[in-house]
Amino acid sequence: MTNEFTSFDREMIMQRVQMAMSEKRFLHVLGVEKTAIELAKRFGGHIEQAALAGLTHDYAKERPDEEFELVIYRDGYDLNLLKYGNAIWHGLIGADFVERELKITDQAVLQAVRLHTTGAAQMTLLDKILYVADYIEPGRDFPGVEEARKLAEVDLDAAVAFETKHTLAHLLENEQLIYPKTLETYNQWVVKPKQFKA
Ligand code: DGI
Ligand code: FE
Ligand code: FE
Repeated sequence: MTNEFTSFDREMIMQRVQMAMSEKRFLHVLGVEKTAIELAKRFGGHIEQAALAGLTHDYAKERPDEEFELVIYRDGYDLNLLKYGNAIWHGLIGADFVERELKITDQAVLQAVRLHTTGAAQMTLLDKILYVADYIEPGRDFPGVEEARKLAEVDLDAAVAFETKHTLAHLLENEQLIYPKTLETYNQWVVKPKQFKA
């Protein structure tokens, strides 16, 4: 039953998500849901999975650090994770809260939520849809967002590469701690394959 996904109680989940966050963040979530649906239509993804991933991806974003720290200790996560903060925890560990509290059993959706901030070297279509939708939803406004939206009109992988490059550049500029998966994503999606001499 874990990989079965047909329909979900959007109203119930939407209410739980809304109660868990500010109005502003909830509007972001609705924007990501809408954009994820559009990308799924455009690139042949599963529309309901895209919608559910969009709706739940930031569910845990406003939880206190202590709750994440407790789960890291209790559930046997790598203790190096403690060095990172909410930016990394809310997706990676937030997916556990989504599973337990919102009773989401679709592992593909949970994985997309887990990877939505950092990406990964290997990403499914759904993972990419959520990763990009989070970056370009209509409420986003930053230099480069229009270019990211244009790429996402035609080439999802190019949008993944653009987002990854710009996120990493921003983190470096601000001397932020880089989570290893963020680098793996960069190495896989941004760096061009080495050209071998004939
Ligand atoms: O939750 P959102 O604000 O909608 O967006 P998000 O989940 O994509 O990103 C949350 C933040 O995480 C964003 O400011 C970028 C940051 N981030 C992404 N990769 C890394 C990271 N922060 C650190 N410190 N290290 C990373 O590798
Ligand atoms: Fe997020
Ligand atoms: Fe988000």
